[in-house]
Amino acid sequence: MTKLGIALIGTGFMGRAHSNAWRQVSRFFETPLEPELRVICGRNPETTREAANKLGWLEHSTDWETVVRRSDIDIVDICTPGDSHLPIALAAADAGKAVFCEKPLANSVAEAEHMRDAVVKAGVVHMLCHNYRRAPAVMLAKQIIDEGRIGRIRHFRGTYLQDWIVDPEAPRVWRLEKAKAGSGALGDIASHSLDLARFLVGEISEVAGLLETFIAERPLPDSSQTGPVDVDDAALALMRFHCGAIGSVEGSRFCPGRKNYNRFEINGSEGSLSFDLERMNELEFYAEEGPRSGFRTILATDPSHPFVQAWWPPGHILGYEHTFTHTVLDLLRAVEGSGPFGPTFEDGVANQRVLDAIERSSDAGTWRSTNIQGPREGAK
Ligand code: SOE
Repeated sequence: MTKLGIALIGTGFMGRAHSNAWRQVSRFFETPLEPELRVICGRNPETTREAANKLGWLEHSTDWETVVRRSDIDIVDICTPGDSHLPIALAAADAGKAVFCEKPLANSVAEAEHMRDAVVKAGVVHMLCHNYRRAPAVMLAKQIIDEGRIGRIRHFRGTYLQDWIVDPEAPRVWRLEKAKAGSGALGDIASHSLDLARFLVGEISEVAGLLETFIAERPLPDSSQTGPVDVDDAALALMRFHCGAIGSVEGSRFCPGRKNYNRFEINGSEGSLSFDLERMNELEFYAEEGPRSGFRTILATDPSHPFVQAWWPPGHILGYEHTFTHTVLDLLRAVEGSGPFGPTFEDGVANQRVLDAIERSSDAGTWRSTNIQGPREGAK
């Protein structure tokens, strides 16, 4: 099987999740191409060396600029904070590499457009990592919607709640710095709900946003000083979709007890669907069937359900990490020529437009257009 050289930039939480996916994908799926974990890049030589050993990379480097140009690298996987997505993606595209990037694509619409233009101009494969699209139960929801089983969609309700910074003494890590992360709960977690909204319902035309920062100053990591928090702790928005549906999204890191509460419910003219990541093998489905109708729980672990056949027998459940494996599988398929598979950088630009509209709307205290024109035909 032809080998593909992967370079992964970033050694943190996402670096670990992506490393695992790259390692597993060809062990379970018939992949057209076999990824080889060639180089992992980080800033700190010691932690990067440790990450390479632990996560199974052949080499480690602190010089991503040289690595992305190497002739034995085919895919550049960006798992760094948002402020470095642009330069890495531009360099990778310029070197003719496929580019895979963590969400949100960039820290502004202008940056996202610049990245999209660069990959399109270079003619390279591009994909954004919104891994939750590829939970089997979410893909099943997409199939049910596309088959028209819930009819015309009226509502999307997305919530993504966490509680890791409820404590005012929790340190001011990079995710709480605008210059690095671009935004707070909005870009980090509400962006997943918005991507699912676009994937399952369609393009969002306008929003009424509300952003709030509850704790504006926090202790700096490993220091006796404090530093400002200049991103949102919580983000809410009402939304109108081009298809006529309406919706809401809420992302917050201030919900005690909610660890990774990524839920959505969709109501259509003929039925409803509901998904909860913390019970990610299940999809709740209601179809209007007269007096005996009611919500039923589909255990999305049947071999006929998306991606499941490669794993375990029915009822042997899948987890968070599998969503990344499924995502890199489709990226490999795109590189081999069966793509494109979404979300592409084009989706990244659209997602960024929605984030931007929510910020502008929150500042203005009124509805704002996303500047996204109508429904779009695109990647699978
Ligand atoms: C942290 O809030 C985080 O890891 C996000 O960055 C991820 O995108 C999300 O999937 C889980 O939470």
